[in-house]
Amino acid sequence: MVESNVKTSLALDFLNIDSLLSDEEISIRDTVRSFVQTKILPYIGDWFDEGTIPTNLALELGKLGVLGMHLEGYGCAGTSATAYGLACMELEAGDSGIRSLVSVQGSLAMYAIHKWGSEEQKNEWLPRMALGEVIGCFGLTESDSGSDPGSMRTRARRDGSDWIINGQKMWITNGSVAGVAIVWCATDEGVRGFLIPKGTKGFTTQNIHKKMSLRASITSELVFNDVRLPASAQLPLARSLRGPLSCLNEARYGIVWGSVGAARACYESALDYSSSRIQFGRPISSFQIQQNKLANMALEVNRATLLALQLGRLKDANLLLPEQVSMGKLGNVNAALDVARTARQILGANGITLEYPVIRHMNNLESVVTYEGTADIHALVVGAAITGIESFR
Ligand code: TGC
Ligand code: FAD
Repeated sequence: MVESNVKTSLALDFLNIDSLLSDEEISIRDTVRSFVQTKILPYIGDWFDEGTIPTNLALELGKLGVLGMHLEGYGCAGTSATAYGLACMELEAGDSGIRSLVSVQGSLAMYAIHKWGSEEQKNEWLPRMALGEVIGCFGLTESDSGSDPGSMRTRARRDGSDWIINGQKMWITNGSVAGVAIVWCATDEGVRGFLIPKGTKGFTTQNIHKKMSLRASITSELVFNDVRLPASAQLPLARSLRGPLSCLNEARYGIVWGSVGAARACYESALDYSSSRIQFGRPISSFQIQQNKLANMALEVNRATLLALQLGRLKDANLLLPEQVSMGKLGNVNAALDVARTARQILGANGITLEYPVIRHMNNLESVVTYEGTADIHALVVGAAITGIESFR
């Protein structure tokens, strides 16, 4: 028989994964966790219900220091990748929409400028983006070009030293609230990236409504109608599809961790509920079928955390391969979805309401499994890596 205090610590960290983290990593994680407990969890059910997210949240996240936190210089904190991952885990334990806001800002928009931008572009945008004063978005997907971004139709053509952009981007997180859009376009010279400030003539946005997932997140269409940009708006170092795909590695890495947070929140909710819900005169957690479910959920959460941590250590050693990120996103998001669906059932009828976090996470994860490369695409990336045969086309 396990002592109750031991039981509690096993329930929350069965494999003692905390012992693998440094004091600084634990401190960053705990700071983000307490932010989520006070600033997100009391309100997130209502935000999800209303399909909104407060406009000042980016400033609060900037104050917390998580926007572009793993980038060096330009007002960014320059933490380890593992610390950034732990922050993503805590944010997504709150809601995938909050982690999305942070991922798109730091891993997609800021990273694109940091990696592929000029010194002027970095100085102009990154410090304000780290503070949350300017929100960024990342436009790669189009209505007819999702998993296959190489088929994009949004085009930029040269006109003297200017560029003229025509086309449309779809499903763009933060689109209508972004002060700057990073937009990827086909050109006669290959794929190129552009920084398009909000309000540029010919650039409009429209929000996508009636979503049943990622409701506490803004998702928009971006439309470009003869948008004229100076040469200085182009990201000078991005010369092909490798430009946007390199940014995706960063955001996918954050999702590997974030999905563990969503899974953990569902598991803990189910554990808590099943310990106090009495049926047939006993807590439902005392029934073998429910214990089997809880044991498997704990296993998946612990296994997914170890996977994320190993990718974090590889990334901090500059050894992380895109294929390993694909394995992480594939495995951890699928595991999180399984945990969320099981938790939903353990909560019975209560599992379908926003009074508990479970169905919100479950619905959110339906977006997480699709964006940043669908599970199928990541399975194909892993498949190609282990067989040496590409099968995308
Ligand atoms: P392929 O010919 O293989 O590659 C073209 C160029 O890109 C390079 N490359 C990569 N570079 C860095 N990281 C990666 N992961 C890379 N994958 C490929 C490659 O070396 C080549 O470079 P170069 O120098 O020779 O030009 O490209 P492909 O057309 O065959 O496509 C491969 C595939 C299917 C894996 C890729 O297209 C893909 O990943 N598709 C999925 C698209 C996707 O994930 N979209 C996400 C949009 S952003 C988003 O969803 C944000 S959600 C945000 C939120 O709210 O959290
Ligand atoms: P499709 O590519 O049409 O895929 C449909 C189905 O076909 C999937 O099951 C897929 O796995 C399968 N499939 C496709 N190709 C193959 C193949 N070769 N082999 C086997 N199966 C295949 N995009 C951005 O650029 N920026 C953003 O900020 C952004 N935010 C998003 C936010 C949300 C809430 C959502 C839902 C999406 C967002 N996206 C964003 C778009 C997202 O990246 C795409 O939805 C995703 O890449 C998949 O594209 P698709 O939806 O067009 O599906």
